[in-house]
Amino acid sequence: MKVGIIGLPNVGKSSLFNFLTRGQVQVAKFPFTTIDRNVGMVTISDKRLEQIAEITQASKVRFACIEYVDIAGLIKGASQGDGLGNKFLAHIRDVDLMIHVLRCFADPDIPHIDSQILPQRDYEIVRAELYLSDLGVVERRIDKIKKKAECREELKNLLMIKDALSKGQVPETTVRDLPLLSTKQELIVLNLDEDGRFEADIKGFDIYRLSVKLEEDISDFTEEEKQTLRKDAGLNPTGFAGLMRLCMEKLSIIIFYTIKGCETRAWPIKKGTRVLNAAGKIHSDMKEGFIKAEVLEGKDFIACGGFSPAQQAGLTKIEGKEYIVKDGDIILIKFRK
Ligand SMILES: Nc1nc2c(ncn2[C@@H]2O[C@H](COP(=O)(O)OP(=O)(O)O)[C@@H](O)[C@H]2O)c(=O)[nH]1
Ligand SMILES: [Mg+2]
Repeated sequence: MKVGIIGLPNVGKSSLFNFLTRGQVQVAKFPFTTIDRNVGMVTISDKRLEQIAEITQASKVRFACIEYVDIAGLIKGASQGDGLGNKFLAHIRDVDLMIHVLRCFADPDIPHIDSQILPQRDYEIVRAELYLSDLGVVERRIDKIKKKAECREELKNLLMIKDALSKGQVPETTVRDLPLLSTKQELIVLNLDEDGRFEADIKGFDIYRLSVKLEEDISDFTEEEKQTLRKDAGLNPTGFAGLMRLCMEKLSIIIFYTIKGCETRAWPIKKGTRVLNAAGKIHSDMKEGFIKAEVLEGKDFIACGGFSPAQQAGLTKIEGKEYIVKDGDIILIKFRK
């Protein structure tokens, strides 16, 4: 699953990405430093996995990851090819969730589209590019199908979508295989000054208040001190960790576990996934040859001190391919090779 970080230049996208991935992405004050996208895998911290791995004495412990992509080049006119133009739009196309970073810090040394800090305006500039890009997609589809009698229903929906987009609204209808950007889930991050006091004129969204600058300044502090400082500054108290949790919630991600030989591993999947498809994530052979799954709740594994004792206590269950995986399940797939 992929999360894309978007926003105007110099709002703190790469700084945020660096913190999340602790990678070495170039951060600088010129627009388009990030020529292409930066991609980083971020591990999901997981106490339960640590406890399970302690019992299995795994020599290889693999945490679940979410991919974060730092997408640069979004400026006014991008949908018409300005800046990095359609390239960045293509990058947004394959993310499952957008983090839209809005600049709320005033620093005169860091250029901005103008001297005023107006997050709502910035938000709308970026959204407008998404709508315009989507309009292009919809219009091309309309041109392609408008003469086909069998596509009348689709055409009706496309016209409704077009109407919404041209008013700058998220369309309520969908059409199969239409790759729209504006309908993607979005989470707004306000990148605030260290004192966090700026009152953004943004309302009615999932908003996360963060100060990348403050995080840089306090990175050596204890977690407790960090939380106090963030709270005092009117920011979300849990910083980047809280943001990552929110991303997981928005993506409806749950975690299941596998134990095989020396490896204990956590796997991220969407809530509501059948065990057959979860097996397919591990290996396509497991899906194709699926026979059954033996399932144990992680907390029972931990309480009993392992799979066999839990089995003996009658806590494991045999499930068929329709079983819906639950967060924390430890799963053993039986399959035909
Ligand atoms: N004062 C201040 N500067 C910041 C903050 N976040 C990022 N910057 C600086 O703004 C500049 C642009 O940041 P960058 O992350 O490259 O922005 P991007 O273009 O959105 O990727 C860098 O010099 C950062 O150090 C912040 O919260 N406060
Ligand atoms: Mg950047």
